[in-house]
Amino acid sequence: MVAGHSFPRRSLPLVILIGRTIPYDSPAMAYKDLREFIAALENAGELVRIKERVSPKLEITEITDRVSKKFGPALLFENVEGSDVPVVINLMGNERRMKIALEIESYDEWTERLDFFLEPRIPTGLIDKIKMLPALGELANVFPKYVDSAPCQEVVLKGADVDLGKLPVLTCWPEDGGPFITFPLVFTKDPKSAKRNVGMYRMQVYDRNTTGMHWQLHKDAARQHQDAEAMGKQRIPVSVAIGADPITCFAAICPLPPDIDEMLFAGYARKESVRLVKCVTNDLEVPANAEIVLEGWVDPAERRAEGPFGDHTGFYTPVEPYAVFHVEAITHRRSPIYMATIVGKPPQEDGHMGFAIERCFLPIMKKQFPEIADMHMPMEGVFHNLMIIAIKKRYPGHARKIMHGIWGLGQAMFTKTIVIVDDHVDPHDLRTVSWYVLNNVDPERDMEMVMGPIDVLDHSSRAFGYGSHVGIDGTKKLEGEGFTRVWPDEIEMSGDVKSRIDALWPRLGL
Ligand SMILES: Cc1cc2nc3c(=O)[nH]c(=O)nc-3n(C[C@H](O)[C@H](O)[C@H](O)COP(=O)(O)O)c2cc1C
Ligand SMILES: [Mn+2]
Repeated sequence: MVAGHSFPRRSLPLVILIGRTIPYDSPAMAYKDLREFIAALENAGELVRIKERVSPKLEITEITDRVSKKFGPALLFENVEGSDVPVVINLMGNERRMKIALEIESYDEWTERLDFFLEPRIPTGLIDKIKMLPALGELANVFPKYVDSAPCQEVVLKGADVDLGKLPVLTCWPEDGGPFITFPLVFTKDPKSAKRNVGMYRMQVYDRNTTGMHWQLHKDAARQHQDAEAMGKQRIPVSVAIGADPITCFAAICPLPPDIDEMLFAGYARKESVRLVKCVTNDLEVPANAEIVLEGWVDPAERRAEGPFGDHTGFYTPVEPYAVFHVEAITHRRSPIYMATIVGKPPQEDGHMGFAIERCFLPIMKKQFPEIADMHMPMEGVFHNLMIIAIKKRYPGHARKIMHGIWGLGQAMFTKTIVIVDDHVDPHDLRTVSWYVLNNVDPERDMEMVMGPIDVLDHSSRAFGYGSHVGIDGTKKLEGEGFTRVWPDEIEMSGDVKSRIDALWPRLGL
């Protein structure tokens, strides 16, 4: 039980779904909104209120960076220069808070909960399954619920009253092109299918009612943008929610298959429907309990210089052309709270969110590739630079098969370096991984180089979004792989000696 927040779990009878039995709990008490989450963190001693007056220009970053580097508390800045709105930041900045956010006590619980939802066989099995979900009354409580009136619309500002300058938007780093909204949930609908997408794409504030919209080339909203442009659409409606319950926020960063509604995923993960309300000036729906909502549109033909921005790689992303968001209305709760994060050199808050993503995508990967025992994306690899995978190797070329599989799997396609080890090596134990791989690799033989799409934030690739990947096969080599010498055993002490010394140990004074 996480201190200060109780999660009653009344178990419902097992739900039989498409020939598979899944344990499904009735709705636990999901956090209703950001405020309940903040209260839970405060009760758990995981949040500090800062009453000193500080500037949203660089100062909040400097304080937060120092705190996140030591996995310190969430911060609620109550007295922010130039705005009446308080800033909450670093909410998921350590493993304990990430678990409080996801309402889990261990990541195994999280993996198990999502294992069913993320059943792979992408795309058909998964999508067919989602289509079947509505038939199942027991799961009805995971679908978004539409409400008529909502806290996020307690205050409605339109036309000349729209002024983003009233929000305490952070200027994060000295060379940044301006202030950036760093934790936005960007809601759009597919111009063809009208299916919802929610992604987190940062927004540079240009003036009182215009921002950048940094949906990168490979992301779902960018594909919708491309389609809308090809269809000759004049406007793409866009709404942005800032500050919501933590799983709803988390859903926006999850690399889900394009057809999956992030709000359905959130409802499943939090075991309670996300409540949505229709926007005041467009037809999109946003979380009813959000703190702040920006409503508006993107003209598919318009681009504007965005950046530079001190990015989560630890380097500045240069100025590049991106979509432009025109804000028609700002709605918010009375006394709203502005939720933010900073990115920069790791470790940062996003590294802990990345770990939660790693843990929920492990079952997807395992189902696709049952030989995968475990995997890890160390924070220093900033998501896309490094993935370490432990496999039960059975045949020649097995490690390479896994590499190519990963390079074809959703956003894992970005992975620049894949390291494969045998399954007795824990991929989270970086010391053992380095020792094992460096010993086992004959570099010329064991590197697999391929070309492919690269994360657009990679500054080293020869072209924007396109470059090379490397797979390093650190597994024990087989004869079938041309290895005809003797592969040595790893050094281990014999078991009987170990138990004798175990018994003796207390008397040795060591
Ligand atoms: C703090 C933070 C900031 C992010 N900023 C961006 C961004 O500016 N542009 C982008 O394309 N992805 C960004 N991402 C990653 C996307 O949110 C992520 O790839 C997500 O899966 C995109 O949703 P989609 O798959 O529906 O496109 C960010 C993630 C985090 C955690
Ligand atoms: Mn998506």
